Amino acid sequence: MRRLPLLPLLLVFLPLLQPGRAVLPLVINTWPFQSATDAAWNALKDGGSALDAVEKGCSRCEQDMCDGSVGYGSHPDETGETTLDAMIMNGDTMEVGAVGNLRRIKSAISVARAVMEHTAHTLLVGESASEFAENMGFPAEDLTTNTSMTMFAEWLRQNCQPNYRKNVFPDPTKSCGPYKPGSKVQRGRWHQQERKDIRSHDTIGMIVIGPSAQVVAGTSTNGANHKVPGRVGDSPIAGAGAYADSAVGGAAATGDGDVMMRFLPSYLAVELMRTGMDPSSACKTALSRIKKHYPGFFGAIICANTTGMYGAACNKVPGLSQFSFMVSNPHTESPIQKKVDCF
Ligand code: SD4
Repeated sequence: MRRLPLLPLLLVFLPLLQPGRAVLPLVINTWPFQSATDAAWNALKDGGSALDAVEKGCSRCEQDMCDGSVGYGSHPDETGETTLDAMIMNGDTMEVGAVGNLRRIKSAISVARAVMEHTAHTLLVGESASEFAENMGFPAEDLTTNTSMTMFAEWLRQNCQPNYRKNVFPDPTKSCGPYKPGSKVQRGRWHQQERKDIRSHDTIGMIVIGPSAQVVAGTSTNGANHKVPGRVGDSPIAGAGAYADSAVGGAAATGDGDVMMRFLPSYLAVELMRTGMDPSSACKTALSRIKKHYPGFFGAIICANTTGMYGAACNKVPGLSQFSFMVSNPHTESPIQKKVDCF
């Protein structure tokens, strides 16, 4: 067997093995969406910034319609329309651009970046967000596909089950709308009892930490299947769907956004890392806060700090006992899939 020359190998890897040295750059994203990790990593290799990498990575998933949960052509709302939520956050400047309930435009993460770079606002929603996008040169396209039309037809055939209505008449567990307020409002925590398809909920959340430790985080999703029109989830909300601070690190969440956004888990995870907590523990502690109130919520989070350390956590529920995520850094030759056991 031919022996590899030791000296050149040592020269390449030795700097990475020095204790305390940051292992950067880092790309980490939710779920086994490898094409997204590849796209982000290649953007960095081509000299792009961390912002470019997050935009390219999330765009890849939008084009690939990752798991039917990102991009066009899936998860129709109650009227059959697919709408998109996305955000991007620059941890150097603490600027955020986000879109919610975006109609007709496929590249939600790029529109989010345009909100950040071409307005002084943080979040644009609905029809007006789409008009903004069109004015900025994004093409208006139909986000409906045969798949989304079939999903919608099937849902109508099943009397609009499952749906997100409560305390209305007619009984939303049996009938379609239109709904009117019910005579009694039952207080207390409502939670969709049975998630028929737990994997119908797979946002891409991505954190990129550039070679000089610039932290950028982003998300993109088509949100909850059969959502009430107008619903905006956690993904475009800073601190909920994702958060980035180049003084600390970043976090990005996926799962039942209606519940998770009440707890700003990405913000909490970054704040915990700011106190010195390691990324895995920060992820876990951020989810524990939600679990205390909603033990059955479906959700996971990824966390990374500016040394290149990373971790993830997920809430253990039927159908989710392990959570997969992707990582690329100078130690991995290509993006690798990691798994964490849910707790
Ligand atoms: C939402 N959090 O709109 C998103 C969906 C999702 O994993 O993450 N799925 O609620």
